[in-house]
Amino acid sequence: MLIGGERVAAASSQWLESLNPYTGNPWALIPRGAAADVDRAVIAAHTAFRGREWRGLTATARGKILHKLADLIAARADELAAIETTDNGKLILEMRAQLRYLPEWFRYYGGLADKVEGRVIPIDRPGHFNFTLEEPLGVIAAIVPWNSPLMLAAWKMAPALAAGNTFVWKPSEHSSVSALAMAPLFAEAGLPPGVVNIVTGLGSETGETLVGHPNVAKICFTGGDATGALVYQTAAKHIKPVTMELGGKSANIVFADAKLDNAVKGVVSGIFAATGQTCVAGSRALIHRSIHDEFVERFLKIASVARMGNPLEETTQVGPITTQSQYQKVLSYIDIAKQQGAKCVLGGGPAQRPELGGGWFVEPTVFTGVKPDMRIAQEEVFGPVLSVIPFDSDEEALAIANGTIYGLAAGVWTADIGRALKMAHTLEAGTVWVNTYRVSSPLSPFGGYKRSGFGRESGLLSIREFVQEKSVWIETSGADVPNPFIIR
Ligand code: TXE
Repeated sequence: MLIGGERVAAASSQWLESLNPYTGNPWALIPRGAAADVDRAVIAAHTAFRGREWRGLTATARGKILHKLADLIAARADELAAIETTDNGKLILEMRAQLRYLPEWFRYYGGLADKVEGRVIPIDRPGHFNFTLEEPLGVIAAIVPWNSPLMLAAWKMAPALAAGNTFVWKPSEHSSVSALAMAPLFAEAGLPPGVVNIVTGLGSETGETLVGHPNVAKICFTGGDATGALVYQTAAKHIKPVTMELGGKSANIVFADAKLDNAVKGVVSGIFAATGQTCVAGSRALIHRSIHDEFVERFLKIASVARMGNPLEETTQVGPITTQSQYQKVLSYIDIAKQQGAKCVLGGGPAQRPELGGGWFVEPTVFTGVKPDMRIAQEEVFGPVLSVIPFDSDEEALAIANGTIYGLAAGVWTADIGRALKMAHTLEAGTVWVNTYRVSSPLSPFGGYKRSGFGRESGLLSIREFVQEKSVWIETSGADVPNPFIIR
């Protein structure tokens, strides 16, 4: 792990096996951190936060360090991508693209570091000068899932450090290796010891201590909503602010006037890219009834020949499920959909072929005849399972799209700009993509409506999630203090 600038094992000297989802076999050992390690990491981060080495840097100097870090990550992007693919089974092409773009978050927030300005208030109390300071919060704890390990950490770390905070990063126990491989880069970039700390281990053994630690100022969580609720409860007990990104049940809505081939590809990428293991997976395809059959036909033409295989091979299009428990969860949702009367028109079970190693593969699966209230259309599966739902009018499409507890993202496929704008205004989702899907940038805010979470990552304003405003009053007239028993 990385604690106070040192590479350390867990205090207990215990290790966890990290499994390769393609083979199902262990390929790495990670320290099994626990409460004592979390405590050391938070204290190291807190000491660094108060220390001159970090606090004494100008914001401009912090920004330059983040630029250096970006360059170091860029130089190792392909190596880190190969580690992530081996660890979480997502396609090498996907992880390479992600890792090559990831430095942009550090460059964007590196540039923003010295533009977080306070204000001079035109105060209405004569003889006083009032201004604000934007100050860092302290130690930021980041709890990150397994699906995009470094990217989801970078979304939190880059603005947190730019604003002058320090950082304790708890990667998922299923995908910690890339975080540990990145550990040497922080010192190389010029970050003082303790500014970034990494603790690995089981969520259940590290989470409570991290979230409830008195020296943690804020928690940034990405993960499932059940774990999110636990984190939120613990944070509430200790009166700590949190941001939460909790996944979704995003709808890809295809209207009759859409460029159909693009829409088909968009829906394929929404659900089968990353084997459906993305928070923005477009797991519901809402298709206008007049083009429903043609859409399904064209969709199956692509999806039925998607190449499954070793995610490290560039020709592979669908990889394994990252964890065995997630594999079981996906299969159980397929069973539930069948029991509730959805029609399985593609896949519908485990994929077992010699070229698929010993890993956790599920056939790309498509259900038609899905009713909006079926569990497969309401609950997050987080796997390669698409529900196709027909609609007859814009209003019906909107009602179905908005008819879940989630609100992370939505896709709209139409040639009508008026319809696109109306949808963009009325969809209850933190991101709406029109005639595109799964595009992100450090410049654009990302986050959830409803149960998909709160707080935003990326974009200009998200740095505000990592500062607190201090109001400073100065008496300027030199007048005697009037009656001290009356509020001024
Ligand atoms: O995630 P968890 P899991 C959804 C998806 C998936 C489900 C469960 O539907 O099937 O969540 O996945 C840490 N205190 N998403 O169980 O548990 C854990 O170690 C503090 C959506 O793998 O949410 C890991 O670092 N932390 C999602 C992180 O929480 C705890 C991405 C996420 O794990 C903890 C992943 C505790 N008590 C899954 N228990 C998205 N939004 O993209 C666990 N953790």
